[in-house]
Amino acid sequence: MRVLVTGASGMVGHSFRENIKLPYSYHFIFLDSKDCDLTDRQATFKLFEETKPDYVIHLAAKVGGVKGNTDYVADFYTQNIQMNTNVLDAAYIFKVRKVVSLLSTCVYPDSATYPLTEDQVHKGPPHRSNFGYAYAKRMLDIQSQAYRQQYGCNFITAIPNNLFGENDNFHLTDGHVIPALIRKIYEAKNAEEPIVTLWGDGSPLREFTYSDDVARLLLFLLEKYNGTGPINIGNTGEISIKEVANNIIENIGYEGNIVWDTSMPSGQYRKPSSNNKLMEMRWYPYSDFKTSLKSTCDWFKTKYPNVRGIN
Ligand code: NAP
Ligand code: GFB
Repeated sequence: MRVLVTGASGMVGHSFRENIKLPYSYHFIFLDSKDCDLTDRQATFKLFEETKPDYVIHLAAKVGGVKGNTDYVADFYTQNIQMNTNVLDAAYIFKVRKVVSLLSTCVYPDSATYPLTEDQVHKGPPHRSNFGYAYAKRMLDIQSQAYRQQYGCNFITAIPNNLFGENDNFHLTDGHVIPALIRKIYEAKNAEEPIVTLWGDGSPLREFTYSDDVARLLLFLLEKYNGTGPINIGNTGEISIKEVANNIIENIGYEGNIVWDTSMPSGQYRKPSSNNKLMEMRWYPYSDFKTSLKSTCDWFKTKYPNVRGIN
């Protein structure tokens, strides 16, 4: 079976490649934007014609943190809509047997009942800070459901929450909180800076899932989930940004203090999700957050400055 993996050079893509050393009976085709720009419809169709995949794991996306999502809101909307539309259209035309695509918990309405359950995805507007990305991801779910209904395509979508891990994007302003904090705190330590400036006030709550867990989940979903609607796949249990920062400070061994810059965006206050639907399918335990965070910090220290977002 030929499995095309888009976005294979990204964080989750790296984890996926590193987690499939077991003797799976699949032939994987790993793709990044240099192999094919998925916003280009002709190039995408040519790719599918040439590679003839049986399955597609669609990870490619324009991805970023709270500030990047706001600063480039139009790009996040258009590029993601284009990539997703092209990939699903090509998968339909070239008779792909199954497509697994990722959404994100930010697709949920800003005003929702917690914990977030799959039935609530389309029940109200998403948070303003990332509405371009969120609506584009919602349309990925809509397109998957429409193709299933009209053409019988087995296109599924899964909803991770905030992800982190090795090979993340360590850009200071465009990326997510964990890679940004690891870099800021590491650089402050090396420069013997007495303070490190982080965004917001430290009180927002997030749920984090280790990228390696998502990698294992992708194969699990490929083999076991064929449902019409999306499925939440994130690890549950909220942690404040302040607590995350303190964990990273401990891992890096920084002795200075945090200054909270409340002029910088905080995004949603919280977005806890329910993974009951996944647990009913007997998914096995997630990695421990503190252990995975430590391994991500250790990885960063050995790779610095040759990591994505710096060079
Ligand atoms: P990432 O590290 O930013 O990687 C993005 C991938 O998409 C890269 O391989 C990139 O290729 C590729 N890509 C971007 N634009 C492309 C284009 N025009 N044509 C072809 N490929 C393109 O992302 P990630 O964090 O691994 O995220 C993987 C998936 O999980 C995404 O669908 C994302 O929306 C979802 N997700 C992520 C998070 C998170 O916190 N990171 C949370 C929830 C959901 P190049 O390397 O060549 O640019
Ligand atoms: O990771 P992050 O950008 O994602 O921010 P979101 C999470 C929280 O960390 C926010 C705070 O409350 C930020 O204010 N934070 C503190 C920082 N310091 C920093 C910093 O230096 N950098 C960053 N980035 N944050 C994104 C969405 O939202 O989550 C995306 O915008 C996507 O669409 C992603 O879904 C998973 O959880 O706020």
